[in-house]
Amino acid sequence: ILAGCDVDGHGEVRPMNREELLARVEGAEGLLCTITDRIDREVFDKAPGLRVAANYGVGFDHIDVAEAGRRGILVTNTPDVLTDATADLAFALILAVARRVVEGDRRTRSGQFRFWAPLHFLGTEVSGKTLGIVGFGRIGKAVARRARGFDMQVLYTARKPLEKREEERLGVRFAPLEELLAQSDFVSLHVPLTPQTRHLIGARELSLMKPSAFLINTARGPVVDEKALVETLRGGGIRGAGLDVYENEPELTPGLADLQNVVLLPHVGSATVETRTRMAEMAVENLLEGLAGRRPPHCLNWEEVKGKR
Ligand code: 8YV
Repeated sequence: ILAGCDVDGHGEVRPMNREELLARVEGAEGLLCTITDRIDREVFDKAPGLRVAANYGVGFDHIDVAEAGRRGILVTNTPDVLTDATADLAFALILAVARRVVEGDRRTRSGQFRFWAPLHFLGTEVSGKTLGIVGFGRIGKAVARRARGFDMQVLYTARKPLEKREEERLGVRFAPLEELLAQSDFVSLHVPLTPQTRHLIGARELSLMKPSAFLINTARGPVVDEKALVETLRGGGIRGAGLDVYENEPELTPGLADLQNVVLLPHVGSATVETRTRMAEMAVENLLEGLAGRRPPHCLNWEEVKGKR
């Protein structure tokens, strides 16, 4: 599918390290990158001929889009195609932490399921509970749709509340962050990582949550102060957490992996065969359209860059 391009890569199923990336971008006109590649001034300096940086993913906090724009480099991403897969995973984590799915699996495998008993391995009911969705974009809304199927009440925060009629249609209610944290049984994060959302959930915010509540993060690790989260979980400040992303990925904050009441996944929100295939097709289409001088279908800075090309 990269017809017409000379493709260079290191040909291995692992991310390029920084040195490899900097060495290989020299002379490149297009880049196909992922979250593991920091695309910044240093990369742009090494690749003066670069015209398109096509991201395989929707989040683009690892790319200096402003600097790319100044240099006339198009930046593209892959929205929509991964919305359902990521919302599904957020729900998988909600169910997993509430019903202790992973812990139960561990116990059963290790031969600790010896008899059935009425109070054995009790979890928390999901149906009828309140879900707080922090960030109400495409993925936040998709999580809300799933929550309705579980008869949950849904609160959401967003920079701008929806119109009343739209709220009614989706069966959701706007709540400022502090109120949402205090009222929700599950809090699920769906904001992009920006300077404003870094450590949006810290010790103070965690202390506002109910001791019976769970935190779910399928967005970006640094949205949560992970050290504060470990301390809160240790002290029983909240009941548990389901995490797909980490503050210093792939490193885990010491103590996190020792907790029984957390479910930890290796950043797999969009990792289904169907979704990753669609992401690849979209990223490549964006790249080829940009290289051909046309507007890529999902471009983050077309208006700014088009005049400079
Ligand atoms: C990707 C993601 O796995 O799209 C995103 O923002 O976090 C994931 O879907 C990752 O970005 C790969 O680049």
